[in-house]
Amino acid sequence: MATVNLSDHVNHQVPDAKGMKFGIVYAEWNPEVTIALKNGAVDTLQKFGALREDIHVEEVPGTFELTLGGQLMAENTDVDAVILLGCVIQGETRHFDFICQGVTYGTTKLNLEYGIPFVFGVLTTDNQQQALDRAGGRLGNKGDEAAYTAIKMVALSKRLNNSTIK
Ligand code: DLZ
Repeated sequence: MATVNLSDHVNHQVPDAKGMKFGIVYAEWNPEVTIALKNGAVDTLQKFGALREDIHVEEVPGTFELTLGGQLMAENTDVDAVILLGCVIQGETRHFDFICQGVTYGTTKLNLEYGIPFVFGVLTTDNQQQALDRAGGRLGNKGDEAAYTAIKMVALSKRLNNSTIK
């Protein structure tokens, strides 16, 4: 069990991720942001013990496609959790709202319908600078936080699956 500080307020206990298998699906839109999120997630999973060969990475065109990408990952691989990474930046139209709504609803549905966690690692920002600040910039990397969440949720799932109180 290692300790990590992901915000100013909380020291999180992180279980050993060795032996856990992860899927990462990231969106190609806003690549300067999403590739940084993806790299942060891969690094953090490995930092806490996951083997590189146990991390399966795939890309999809945009954030709207993350949920189907996540579903395909869950159905066709033996990953213990899927991390979904994207970045939606507010524009002049309402596209932003529809994409955010779709991916939020879709991710919640995946979490409830499949037996594994799907981590919501989507930045929804007013401009590119806000996104860069959260993708390895001055406010950290949300890809790291998504990886941490995935490890915690897999550990919880394994713990409860092994529970003797049934
Ligand atoms: C169309 C679109 C727009 C306008 N903006 C973004 C964005 O900021 N971030 C993102 O990840 N994707 C965007 N997309 C693409 C949609 O997610 C999706 O790929 C298309 O609508 C095709 O389904």
